[in-house]
Amino acid sequence: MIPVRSALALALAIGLSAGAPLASVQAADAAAADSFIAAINKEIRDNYVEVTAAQWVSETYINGDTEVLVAKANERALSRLSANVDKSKEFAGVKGISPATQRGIDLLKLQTAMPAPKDPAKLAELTQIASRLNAAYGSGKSCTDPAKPETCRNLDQLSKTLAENRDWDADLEAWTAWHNTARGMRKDYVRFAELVNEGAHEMGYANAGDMWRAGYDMSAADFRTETDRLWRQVEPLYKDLQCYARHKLEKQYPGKLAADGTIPAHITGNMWSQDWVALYPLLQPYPGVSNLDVDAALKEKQYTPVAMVQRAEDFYSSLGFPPLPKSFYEKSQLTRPADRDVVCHASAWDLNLEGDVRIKMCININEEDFRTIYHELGHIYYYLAYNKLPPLFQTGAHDGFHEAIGDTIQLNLTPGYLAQIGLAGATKPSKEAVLNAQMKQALEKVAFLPFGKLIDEWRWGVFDGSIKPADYNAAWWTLKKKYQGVAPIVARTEADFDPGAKYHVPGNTPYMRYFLAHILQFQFQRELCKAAGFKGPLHECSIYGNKAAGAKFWAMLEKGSGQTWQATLKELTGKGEMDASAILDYFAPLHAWLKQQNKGQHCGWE
Ligand code: X8Z
Ligand code: ZN
Repeated sequence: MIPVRSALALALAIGLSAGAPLASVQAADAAAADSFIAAINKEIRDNYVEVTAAQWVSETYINGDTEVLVAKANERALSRLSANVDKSKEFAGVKGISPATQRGIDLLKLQTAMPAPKDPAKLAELTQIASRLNAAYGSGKSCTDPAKPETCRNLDQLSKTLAENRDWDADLEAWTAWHNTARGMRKDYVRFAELVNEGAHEMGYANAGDMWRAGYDMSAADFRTETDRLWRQVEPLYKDLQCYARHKLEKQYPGKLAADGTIPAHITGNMWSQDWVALYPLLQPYPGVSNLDVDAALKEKQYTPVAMVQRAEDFYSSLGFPPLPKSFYEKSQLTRPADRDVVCHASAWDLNLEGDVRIKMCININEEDFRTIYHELGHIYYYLAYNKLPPLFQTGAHDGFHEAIGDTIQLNLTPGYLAQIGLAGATKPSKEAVLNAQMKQALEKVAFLPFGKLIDEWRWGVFDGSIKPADYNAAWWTLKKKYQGVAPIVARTEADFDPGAKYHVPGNTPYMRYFLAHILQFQFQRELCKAAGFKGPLHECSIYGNKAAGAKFWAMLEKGSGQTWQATLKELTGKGEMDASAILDYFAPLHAWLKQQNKGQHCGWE
C-alpha cells in the first residue's frame, strides 16, 4: 500500500496506533510540538505493521474473516488518527514551531483518504463498508449461473475479450457483463460518501473532496484551478487523437457509431477506455514499418512473471538504484492464485517502513503487464529511497510524484531499448518508425489524460453534493462524454453504478494523482535526459544505464514529503510548477501528423 497521502486502498497506511493515546500535551509550546511529532512518528512505526499486514491479507485472501480483520485494524487506526489530529490542534498559532515540525503537523491529518467520524458506531460502519466494497471489486465476476464457477468470467477474462477481439457484439457483451458486476455497490457507496464527509467535516474540511484537494501545498480551490489549467494545455492534443481514432473506428464499424462524434465505450480495447493501446494495430500510421509487438516477443522468449520483474529491476539497477531485497521476491504476489479470490489490481506495498516491500499483481505474459511492472517498481524504489525519513515524511512529494516515477521509466522503453533487450525487432530509425512508436505511446499516455481528470471530478461532485445519488450514473457518463468524447452505446440507468466498475472507486484511491503523473513524468524525463547529456528530441531519449540521470532521480526520491513538492520539483527541474510543455514537446511529431490526417474531417463531439 502506498503510505499515507498516496495510499492505494481503504484506509491506506494510516499507520497510526492501536495502542494507548499519546500523553496529553502539557504546554503548547514549540518544544512540546517537537515532542508531539516525535511521538507520532514513533507511534506510526510501532503500529504500521499491524494495519498493513491486515490490508495485505485482506487483498490476497479475500474472505469474510480477512474482511473482518482489516475492518477492525482500520477502525483502530482511524480512531487513533482522529484523537491525534484533535491533539495537534493545540499547536495552532503557537509561535516558534520549526518548519519540519509544522510540516509534520500539517501532514498528520492528510494521513488517510478515508476520514472517519469519531462516533464509534459510524466509524465501525465506515470501515466495514470500505472492506466490503474492496472485496466486492476483487471478487467481481460475471456468471451465467452463480452456483457454477465454470460459468463465471473475471475481469482478466472479460478484459482479454475487449483487448483481443474487434467484434462489436462480443465486446459489448463483455463490457456490459463487467459493468453490471458493480450494480450492487451503489447503496454502500451512497453511505460511504455520507460517512467520509462527516469525518472530513470533523477534521475541519468542507467535505471529503475538499480534504483530498488539501494535500498539494496550496489551497483546495487553487488546486482545482491548477488541474483545469493543465487540462487546457493538453486538450488540443487529446482532441486530435480522439478525432483520428474515431475516424478509423468508423471505418472499422461502418454505420455503427453515434453521429454525435463520440467513441463507443466498448470498442476502445480497454474496459474503461482509459488507454487505447489495444487499438494500435488499427491506428498505426505506417503498417509494416515497425515491429513493436512486445506481446509476441515476451511469449516467444518464454518470459515468466519473475523474469519480467527481473527485467524491470535491471533497468532500475542500471541507473545505480540498489538491488531489490530478497524478501521482495519471496513475499510479492506476482500471479493470480488458482484457489481463492484476490484483488488483482496492481499495487506496490511497504509493509514495515524498513524494507519489507512487495508488489501485488496478477501478471499475464503481455506488454501491458510488462509495463505495469515498471510502474509498480517506481513506487517500490520511492519507498526504499525515503525509508530513512521520519514516517510522516515517508510519502511522495505529492501523490502524483509517486505515480510518475515508474511511468517516467516507462518512457525509456523506446524501440531502441526494446530491441537491445530482444523484445522488439531492430527498427531503422525513420520518420515513419518514429510516428508508429509515438502513436503507440500516445494511445497509452495521451488517451489517458481526460480519464485521469474526470474520475475525481465525479467524486468531488459526489462529496460536495453537486452530484446526488439519484444522478450518480448519469453524472458519470456526462463527464465521460465531456472529457473523453466516449459514450456507452447501450442505455445505462440509475440501476447501474458504472463508477464502481473502476477499481479506485470501491478501493477509495484518489485518482487525480494519475492525471498529474501523466504531466509530470514528461517533465521528469526531460530533466533526466538533460542530466544524461542527451541532445536529440525528447521522444528518442532512453536513460537506460545512465548513472548521472539515476543519481538525480534518486536524490529526488530521497526527499519524500519532507519539503513542499514545489521545492522538490524546483530542485529537479529548476522550476517549481507543473507544466505540460514537456508532454507537448514529446508528442510534437505525432501531433503535427494527426493535424494533417484530420484535415477536412469533422472533429469534436456534441
Ligand atoms: O492503478 C494504477 C496502477 C497502480 S497505482 C496499476 N494505475 C491507474 C489505473 O490502472 O487506473 C496506473 C495508471 C492508472
Ligand atoms: Zn501506481
